[in-house]
Amino acid sequence: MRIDAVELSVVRLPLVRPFETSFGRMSAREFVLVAARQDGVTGWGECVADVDPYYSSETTATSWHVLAKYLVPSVLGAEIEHPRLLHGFWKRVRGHRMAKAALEMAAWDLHARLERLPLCEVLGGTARPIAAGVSIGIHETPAALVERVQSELAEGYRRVKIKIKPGWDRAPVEAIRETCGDIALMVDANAAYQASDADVLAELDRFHLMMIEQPLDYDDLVQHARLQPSLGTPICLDESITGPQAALDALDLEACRIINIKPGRMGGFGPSLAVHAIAQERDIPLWHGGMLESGIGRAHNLHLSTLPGFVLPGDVAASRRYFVPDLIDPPIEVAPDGTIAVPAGPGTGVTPMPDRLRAATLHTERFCA
Ligand code: OSB
Ligand code: MG
Repeated sequence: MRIDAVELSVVRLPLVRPFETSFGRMSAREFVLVAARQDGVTGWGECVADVDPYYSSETTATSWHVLAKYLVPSVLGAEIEHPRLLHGFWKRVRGHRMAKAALEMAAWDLHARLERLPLCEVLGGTARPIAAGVSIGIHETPAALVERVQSELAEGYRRVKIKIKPGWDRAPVEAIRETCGDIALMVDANAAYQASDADVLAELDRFHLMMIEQPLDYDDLVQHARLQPSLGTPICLDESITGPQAALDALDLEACRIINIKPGRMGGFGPSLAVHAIAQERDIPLWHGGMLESGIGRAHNLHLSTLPGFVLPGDVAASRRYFVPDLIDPPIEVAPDGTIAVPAGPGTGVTPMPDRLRAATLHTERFCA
């Protein structure tokens, strides 16, 4: 492929309801959207970096900077044999994985559209209904949380994940177990605990959670490896798994038993496929994470979720939990059985509605070969 033009936009979409995690409260997504063009065909990519450097060090502004100054100029007019090679091609640019992923995933979408194939096939998956779970933020009270959980269960979702932090952990989990029984339940701490909190985390064992996601610091594999043997609950790593090397290190150290894949966190589909292969070989269950994406990023996530290693329900839920309207139409919906259909290709099968994109765009810049 040879990308002849790239358009970068900063898009702002208010969230249907604020989302609170241990690192803060989000009420809107403001992100860079990438459109990569060749011969009049467009591939789309959504950058998952947030305005604030809280989940990761990248932000909307840093991703724009790195895309506009380094990544986009490096691909314009260049002969690219396959999008899977892009991540290696950008090795000289250290870090900035979310920025890299946004352009790399636009290139994968473009490649699939030029080949007239659904993205999932190009990635090595097969279209199948994707089991959907929900990620529920920190609430004012356990009662308010329980109400939210019940309404999500009524929609059919197959797994509930709640956000926890010190002081908001045992009580909400206990309230859910008391009212909702034996549902598939897990917690995500977003790195809010310290090694010295091992006792608090071990207390959660009695609730038979599917896993505890990223209890300790975002770059700390060693402490997770020390913590895991003291817990009955499997640790799942999110923030810590920045790519294939981190996955190998985490598994060698036995720092986790489950991995959450987010292509944005790892630099794109190329590194995600490598982590998928590692997990398959070592029999490590995977699930697909979410970053409050619009329908563009959500569709990418669904296509990747068709690979066989994704055996647990992901954080890939219906558009209406996040944005009304979504950038895409029709929106992503969940079926009563708690699954989501992969949009039919070519590519991701979804495109932003021009009027909605225009209304949500704060700034745009075109780059041509
Ligand atoms: O840790 O998985 C996370 C959202 C933003 C940043 C980090 C995370 C999340 C979620 C929401 O949990 C997942 C989603 O519904 O998209
Ligand atoms: Mg997480």
